[in-house]
Amino acid sequence: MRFFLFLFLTLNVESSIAERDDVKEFIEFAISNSDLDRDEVLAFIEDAKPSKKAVVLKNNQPEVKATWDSYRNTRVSATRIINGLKFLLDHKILLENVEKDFGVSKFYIVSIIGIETNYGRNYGSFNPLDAIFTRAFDPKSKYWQNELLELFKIAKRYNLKPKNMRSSWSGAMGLGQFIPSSYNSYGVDYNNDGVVDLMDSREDGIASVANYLKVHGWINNALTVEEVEIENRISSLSEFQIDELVLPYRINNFRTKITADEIKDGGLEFNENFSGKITPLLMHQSGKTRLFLGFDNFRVITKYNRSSKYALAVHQLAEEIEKKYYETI
Ligand SMILES: [Ca+2]
Repeated sequence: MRFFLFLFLTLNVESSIAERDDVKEFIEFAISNSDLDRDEVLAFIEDAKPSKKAVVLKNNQPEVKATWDSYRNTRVSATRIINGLKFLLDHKILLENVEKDFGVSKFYIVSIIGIETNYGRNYGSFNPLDAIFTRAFDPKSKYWQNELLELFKIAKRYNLKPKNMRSSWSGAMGLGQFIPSSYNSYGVDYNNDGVVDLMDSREDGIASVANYLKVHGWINNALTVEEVEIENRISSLSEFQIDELVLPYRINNFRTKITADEIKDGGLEFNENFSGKITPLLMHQSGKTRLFLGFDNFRVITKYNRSSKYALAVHQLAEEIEKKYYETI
């Protein structure tokens, strides 16, 4: 009798997360917006455990706080360039097939995978169930509640256990760190085994990164970023002074899309002419302020991660890996 009572209490404690009012509301949303039934949703939910660590990490995101130099140094490091070359050579045929099939440069695919997961070495120390549950309810977020439902759909479709999968604190999964809605929308079953497996299949992981860029408008061999020479008055600015600059357009913001003439007329002069819409990026890098021009492909990379620094780092790492590659072959 005592044993049964104990068992009853244990079960009761474990199922309490599904009794929360905010979680109950989500359960109804999940049932009416998917083909999952109540028992399936409950089975996932009852495994979830909110993570305090994920909340702390969310409030310290490097894209917001770091200077460009320190942001860049951790991402475009000598080690990451060498490891990028190694990853490229290890998967050369696969990457070349993907490049051909999706029309996306292998150097940028490798660069993104390098920055996201150190070429598959680091898938994060969380599981997507706890990470996304935390983002969905602490504080309440409709966006992340939808991601939680997308996660359940992946788990059901491919018979996976989200608690056993790996993710970043933000719930991004696999080689290219896809959140669940991206996994469902852009994930590719490139090895044709019936499963989009971004965790253990290099084929699926690499092709899915390429597909993401393709769907968002990548044009192979078009310009991504070009650096142009600027006058000393500008190139001697410190990182702090860049922030204080008053210009008729917003710099270092991927939402700025203007012509080369508009950039020049506004005060950042350079000699070259470029057609198309440009995002002006004025960055203090290695002791000097430089002007980088971001073209359409640059803004495609910001669809992957909504940060100008992220996209510029992806470009610079891709360039360095490409340079090493042609020195090697
Ligand atoms: Ca597959």
